[in-house]
Amino acid sequence: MTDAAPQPVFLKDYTPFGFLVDQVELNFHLQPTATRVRAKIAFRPNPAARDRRFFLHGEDLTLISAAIDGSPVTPEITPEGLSCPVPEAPFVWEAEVEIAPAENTALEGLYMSNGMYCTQCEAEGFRKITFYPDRPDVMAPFRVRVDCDLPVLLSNGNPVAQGAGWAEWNDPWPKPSYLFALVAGELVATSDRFTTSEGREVALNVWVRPADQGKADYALDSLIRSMKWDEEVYGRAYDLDVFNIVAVDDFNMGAMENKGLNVFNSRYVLASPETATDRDYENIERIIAHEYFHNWTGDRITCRDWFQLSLKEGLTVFRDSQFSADMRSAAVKRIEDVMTLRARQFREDNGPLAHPVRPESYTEINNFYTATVYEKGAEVIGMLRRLVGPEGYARALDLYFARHDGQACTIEDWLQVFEEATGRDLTQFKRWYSQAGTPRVKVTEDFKDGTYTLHLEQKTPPTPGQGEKQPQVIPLALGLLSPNGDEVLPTTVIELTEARQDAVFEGLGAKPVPSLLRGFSAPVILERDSAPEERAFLLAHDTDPFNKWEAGRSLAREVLIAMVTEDAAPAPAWLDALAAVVRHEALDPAFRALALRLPGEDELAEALAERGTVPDPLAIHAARERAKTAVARHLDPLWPGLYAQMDCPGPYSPGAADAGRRALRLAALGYMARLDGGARAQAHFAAADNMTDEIGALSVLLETGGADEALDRFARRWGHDRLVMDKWFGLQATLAAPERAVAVTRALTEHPQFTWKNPNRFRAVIGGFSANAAGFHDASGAGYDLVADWLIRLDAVNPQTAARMSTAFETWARYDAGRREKAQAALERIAAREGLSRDMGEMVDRLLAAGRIAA
Ligand code: 0A1
Ligand code: ZN
Repeated sequence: MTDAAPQPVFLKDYTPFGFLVDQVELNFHLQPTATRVRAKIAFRPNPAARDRRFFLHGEDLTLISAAIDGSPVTPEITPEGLSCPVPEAPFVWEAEVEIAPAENTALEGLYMSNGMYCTQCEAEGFRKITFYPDRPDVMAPFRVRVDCDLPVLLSNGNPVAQGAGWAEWNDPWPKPSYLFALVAGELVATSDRFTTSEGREVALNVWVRPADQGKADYALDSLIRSMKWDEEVYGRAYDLDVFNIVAVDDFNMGAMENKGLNVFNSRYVLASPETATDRDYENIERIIAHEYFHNWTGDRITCRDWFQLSLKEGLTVFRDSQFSADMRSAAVKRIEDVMTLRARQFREDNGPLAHPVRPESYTEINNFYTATVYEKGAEVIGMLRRLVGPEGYARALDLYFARHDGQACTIEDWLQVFEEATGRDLTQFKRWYSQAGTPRVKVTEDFKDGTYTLHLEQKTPPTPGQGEKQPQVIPLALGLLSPNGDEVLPTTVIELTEARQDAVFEGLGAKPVPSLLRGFSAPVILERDSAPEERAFLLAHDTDPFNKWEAGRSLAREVLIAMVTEDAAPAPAWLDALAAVVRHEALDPAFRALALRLPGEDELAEALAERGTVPDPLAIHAARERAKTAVARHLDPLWPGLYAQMDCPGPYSPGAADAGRRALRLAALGYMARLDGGARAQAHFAAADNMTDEIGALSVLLETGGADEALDRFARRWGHDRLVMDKWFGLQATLAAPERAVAVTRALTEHPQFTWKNPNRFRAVIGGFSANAAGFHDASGAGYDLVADWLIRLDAVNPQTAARMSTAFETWARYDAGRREKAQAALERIAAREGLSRDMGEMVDRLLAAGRIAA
């Protein structure tokens, strides 16, 4: 740990800032190692605040001069900021600072990427640009002048004036400093225009480096569709004359919603059929929409403090999921969202990093951009919508926008509009924001004289810092099927509010088969003993597409667990049910492809731990391999026909229909490779004319062996394209056989193109390896050491990305004593480092506490 332990911040300690800001004027003279920033800020006392101490955040700034109302002042400066006596009336603060963007490897504040200047200010990066009350509840209009000899100079808002070597921008909408952005570079735009429903003509530009010209069309198209959708579905029109998006190669996260100037990780902008996969296209569409939707849910209405982060993030994820569902298949989108939620958020909720959707304290806010705040936050909004109905939801949202436009709000404000718009008391519902952990809903049943009773019990396990939990409001969507497969009760939502509760259904001719938690109506774990035959029955007959998939998934999970723990053979009932789904031509190919995907190794480890069994990563890996081979053999006659049938002739289209066909075709290819030694996959790789097929075939070869030549060819072909090479690096680390994974990954880190300071490349290799469960959890501890070494190295240059990657260790406490000892030693080695960042310090402290929980 660092010497002076950083102090946590508490939600309960919130107080408003002592001053309001009427106007901000910024002047940038950009130079790689000596950028000058002049700020002129009009402050006035905040009547709502009691504390009038004038403190401005500021980090790593060299103060050149400061003045109040034109008179020089000498503020008191600490590593966190400055303070200074100020008048008790409105005053103008002026300061000039010097910063060095070229030396900023943390990629927070103003930094350089490939010769281009860019900024990342969320959450607390603006304080690395100038002295300012860098907190989201201080909102102000910004006017910015940039002086620089690069050709394209951008900032927030509308362009005001420009000349050779300078440009001026004005953002009339008051905004917090975390939404400030500036970009300067040699860039080219792909452009279009959009006329809003309010008649505003908006110029749209997606800016990329000249070498990437031609790869921004899909991003631009996604933007236009997002703008239209937000008008149609939420009644929200855009509010500036320009909307700029810039692609940046070095970026810690996915993208950033800066007002009028979104900055994106280039992997979520650049696409061509040859270089981007179907998944990439889908992600571009989703993230472009996400950042655009933030214009209302985040920018116009922002957060009072960072504890309220889910106010903007949960809501915006919910909105982008609705958008993707409308653009593509709603059923497939729901299944994929739930898979992600379980893989990331349930894992988080079940381990040392569990925290509520609205945390009560943090040491480093960057560590709280989590699956819980984002994905569980979105699920909470989905539940709310289910409880109040679509009309109630629409009324509440209208009220939210009308009442809170231009404000920095809280979760209380959000829930209040729902209470007022729908008359519903949300006191108990609010526990979803304050209680961490995934509720378990245990279901038993009985049937007598035509009456079917479900006995429902809810319980949430303890999480760090939270022992006893109160019952939550759980909307449980369910349907009932008769034994012949007819639906006798269509989808009905019952609300669980008690620790124990019964649901009674009368007048039934025979004991029904329940289809519970349809559409995954609440983020809970359902516990119910059910026979494999019943799951196979639901897989065949359920009318709810999510539960149809879920039946197959849970059946596969049970089969795999029996294979791990009892060395059982894969159950024939499962193999037959799977064959029936694959053969069912009326089913969406994308759905069939999902049904053919087996639960991942981490999901199986989690399921075993949940049952009190210590998971053995190697045994899990081996069982999963056997299961795949069994599926390949059992469905042997189907593959060639399916492979031929799912061909996509004609030019590549990234739409859902063709993407689904390609996914199913590649699934078939993967199973076939287990029978033909990979011959077909080699041919598929050689003939591929798009990245989905090329990388799909390469993955198959990596999994089944015989990829060496293809890997070389791929690297020769794509060595110049960093985004494509990220795939090449990532795939090898993720798919390496357990016994080779450490060596393969180490070799990748020695590759000349392992530019580890680039977050995408680091994530591809170290993140990819961490996702290789059997490799990372190698009994020798070599996997833990490898990752720990790299986290230490990255922490010194980029704490934020290093700290995020430390979640590789999230599950260490579920393993055997030998592995735990080695993982703990690796974590302690990180914790003991001199000069460790606050980001990493907080993460390893919390991760190490897992040992205490499990002990
Ligand atoms: N608000 C952005 C994501 C983002 C969050 C934090 C960052 O730095 C700490 C950067 C970007 C979004 O939700 O897309
Ligand atoms: Zn967001």
